[in-house]
Amino acid sequence: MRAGRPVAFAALLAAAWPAAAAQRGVPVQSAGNPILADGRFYSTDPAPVVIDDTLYILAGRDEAPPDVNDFIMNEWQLLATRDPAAGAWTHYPAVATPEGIFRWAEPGRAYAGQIVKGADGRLYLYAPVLEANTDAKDGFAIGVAVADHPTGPWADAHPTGPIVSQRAPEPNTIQNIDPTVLVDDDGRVYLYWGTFGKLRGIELERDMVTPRGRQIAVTGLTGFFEAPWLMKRKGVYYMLYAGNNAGPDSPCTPTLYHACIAYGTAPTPLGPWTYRGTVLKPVSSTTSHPGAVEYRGQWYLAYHTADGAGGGHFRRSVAIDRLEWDDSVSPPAIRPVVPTRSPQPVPPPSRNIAPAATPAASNEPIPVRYWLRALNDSATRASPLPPEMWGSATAANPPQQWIEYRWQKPVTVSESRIWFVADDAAGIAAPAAWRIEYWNGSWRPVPRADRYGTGVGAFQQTRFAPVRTRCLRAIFQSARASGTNTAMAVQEWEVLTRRPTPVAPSTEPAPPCDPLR
Ligand code: FUB
Repeated sequence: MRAGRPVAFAALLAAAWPAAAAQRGVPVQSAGNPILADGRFYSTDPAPVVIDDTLYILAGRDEAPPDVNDFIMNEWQLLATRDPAAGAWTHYPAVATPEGIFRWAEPGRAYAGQIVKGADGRLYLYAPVLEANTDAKDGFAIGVAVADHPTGPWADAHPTGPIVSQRAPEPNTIQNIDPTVLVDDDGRVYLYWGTFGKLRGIELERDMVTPRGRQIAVTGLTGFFEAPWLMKRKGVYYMLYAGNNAGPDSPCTPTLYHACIAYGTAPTPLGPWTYRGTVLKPVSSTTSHPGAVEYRGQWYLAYHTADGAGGGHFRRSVAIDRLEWDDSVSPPAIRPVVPTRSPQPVPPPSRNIAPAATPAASNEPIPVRYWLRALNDSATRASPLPPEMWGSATAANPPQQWIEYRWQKPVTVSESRIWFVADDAAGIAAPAAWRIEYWNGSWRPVPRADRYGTGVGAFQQTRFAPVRTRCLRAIFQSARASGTNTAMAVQEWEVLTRRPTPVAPSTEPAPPCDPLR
């Protein structure tokens, strides 16, 4: 809803965009991350490359409406700069489409591609697209295009079809996307690709399209999910990737649907690969996607987030930050990247003081599909994904669950707004009944609560007589369906004071009030 206007405007602008502008490029002065931030053009899956002393970033373009949970991606675009620190970029929208390059490809699904310079000095675009007229179970395939300038025109370098699919170069059953290519110092060429935990690699001939030898299945990269990025520095091969080995103690991500950027190293371009750690913590979009490059002596990590205006998991925007090395160890390590953002306005005072609280729940550690911090992240969506809610689905749900807020200091509150989620398929329903309690030496019901609504998909408001406390709980009674207790999920829980006050998100965990907990 919030983001409806930017999309309509973007569609209008794109429709009116003169073809020549795509080649000429449009200057963009970026105030920081994300680079394109105003929501007119979302940009995703960044693949940086240096050509003629210019830093280019090839990116996909998300065009999903605000509440559509799908990758609507019809074209690739480019960003270019000679001074990333100054934020002076040129935007080349719509440089290529799958069906415009490959006669054998379907329109749409212009996923993560990469441009590399071949040993012959020409540019090669490795592009995952959907193959038309295929009987493969999964039609994603990798095509190769060639051009003399990153803005094109791009021509199919292998017009007989994709170089990788479920049929080529040898049968596989994986989804063949997210290609990454390295042309080594000796001119030999290596291609990796994969998603959903499957990573494949193969050497290519110097023609950039013909396989040389068999493909390998990579192991050793802990938590590999997708988005590999192959690169070399000081004789060591590095593989960055989106990892999602989830859990409360995971160095990568607490929730399954989020991803960190992790990396491994190898002594040769085809492995063996050794996991080395995390480069970037999970970002605001569920997917994360790395691309790293050295430009004028400084290394950079490009990635995407949901931080553009009206952004979301399917409306992502490219960001870039410095990547630093620790050369005191062998092999040299990548230091954790510190993500930056353009200066944000100070949020206005608010009656909702939930963001200042530490959330807790009866079912911690909560199932890795869900995310406790979603409770008080001030974000509500019409079609939320699991990491946008606290949830309690297990094989045997208990009859009662609770969620709790803990503040560092006592607060006076008199209103609650809670957003329940229902999902029949996942056995999630609104509670049959619920109540709010506050801590005052023991847990007590808040006085004179006017109602405890159990509707879903909208805020349920409860007003009560003011209480002063450091901890507040919402206690839910499961509904029963098919003889079992249903699970519960809450997308957002606001707790309100009478008057607006400045609210700073909690940084340090607040201790529990209940000593038994
Ligand atoms: O953009 C579509 C998919 O999302 C990419 O292929 C993945 O790497 C993820 O970023």
